[in-house]
Amino acid sequence: MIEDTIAAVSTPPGEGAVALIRITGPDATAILGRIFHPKIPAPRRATHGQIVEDGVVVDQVLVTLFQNPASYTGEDMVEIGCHGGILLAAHILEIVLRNGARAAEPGEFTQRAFLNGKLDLTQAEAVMDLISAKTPLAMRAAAEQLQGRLGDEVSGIRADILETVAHLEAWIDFPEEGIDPATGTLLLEKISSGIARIERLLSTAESGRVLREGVRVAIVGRPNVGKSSLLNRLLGMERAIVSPVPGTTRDTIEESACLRGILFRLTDTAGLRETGDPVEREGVDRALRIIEQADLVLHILDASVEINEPELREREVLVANKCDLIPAGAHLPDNVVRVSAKSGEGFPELVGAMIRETCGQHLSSGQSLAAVNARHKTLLESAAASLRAAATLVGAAEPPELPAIELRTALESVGQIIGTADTEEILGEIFGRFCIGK
Ligand SMILES: Nc1nc2c(ncn2[C@@H]2O[C@H](COP(=O)(O)OP(=O)(O)O)[C@@H](O)[C@H]2O)c(=O)[nH]1
Ligand SMILES: [Mg+2]
Repeated sequence: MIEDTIAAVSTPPGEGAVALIRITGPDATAILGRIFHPKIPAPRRATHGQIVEDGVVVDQVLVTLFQNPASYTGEDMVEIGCHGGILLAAHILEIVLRNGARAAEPGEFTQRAFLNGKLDLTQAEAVMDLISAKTPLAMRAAAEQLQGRLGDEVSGIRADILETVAHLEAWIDFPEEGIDPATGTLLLEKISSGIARIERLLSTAESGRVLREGVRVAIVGRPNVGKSSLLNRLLGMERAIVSPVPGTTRDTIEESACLRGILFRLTDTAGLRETGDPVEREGVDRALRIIEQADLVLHILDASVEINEPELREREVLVANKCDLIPAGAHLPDNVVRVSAKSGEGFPELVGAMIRETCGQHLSSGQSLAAVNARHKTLLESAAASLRAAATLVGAAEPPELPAIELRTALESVGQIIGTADTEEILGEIFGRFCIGK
């Protein structure tokens, strides 16, 4: 049972039209009564009044009271909208704290919403994803997750496993009877349908990573092929120095671009060539490291110089730049994308290829975007492993206790995704990344 009342300034520090101070907990209404005049407002009605301390009016504010359980946190909750001065908001928070609240830790409001059953853990995580979204697609995915799409699917999987465990455990009470073959077949079917559902979710992990972290792209190739020009064209600004002198870009340059809703972290590198210049040599070494870490490599070639059948590596898009310098019908290998960083020709196709190579159909299909994060992925993988172990045991007609243990383990893993099996540790990990006042 939560007994203390917490408060925080929920808007970012800075001067603005308004700032919002939130209070939640059993004393929220009483605290409001001590500082707000003329009287405690009716619930869910934005009400104008004053914050008063020692008979002095501190600010004219708009207050909304939400009564337990009809609030974000599921507790009594107060929102005070004051004028957006940095000192003013901090001062009103001070007054609230002096009147009985404690300063909230990061994410504590949402943690309470979770503890009070207002959100499951995937929804709580979606709140943070929504706040930190850097692209429209990431925003949409987070909004879907907040609606509960992912949580509902995980709950469904959990309910199926629970039913299978119950079915299996019914046999434990009859030790002399083995599981009869018909039941064994039925159990195996249920387990494999659980595995299939988990695998479908796991297949969204790559999209989830792309949505949350973006795609790391290395732009590489020989000196002077137009790597820096291509970076600038993708960014829509002159970021990297472009020059006809080979070896101009010596360090790596990293910039982000949002292309068709997806965040690409583009890194321009020094041209790859043998060189005696120690600075350029270091640039080349850095480029090689960037290639290793990249999700996608844009291998740039110069179309005005003869291109021999280039070898296409994994995670690589071959790009023939400077197409403006060759006749329109000139033959180029089939596996290259033709562009001109100078004229912009071919860039829609290039962006299309970049999207295809990295997050495939899922993100561009317009279907549900809810995608698992790294935490979900680990838990789903261990749940799938437990289910496979259970299937093997059932298949080998082992005593029902043994597969039951595996199924219970799977249940635990899946439960941790939505937070039915919460531990302090996971909560700290998730909510510690939140901002204060959320
Ligand atoms: N005609 C033409 N010239 C280009 C194109 N892209 C780059 N260049 C020129 O090629 C030279 C090298 O470009 P830069 O971007 O510095 O190449 P980098 O060494 O690979 O980074 C510069 O003189 C650019 O103006 C292109 O698409 N068409
Ligand atoms: Mg360059």
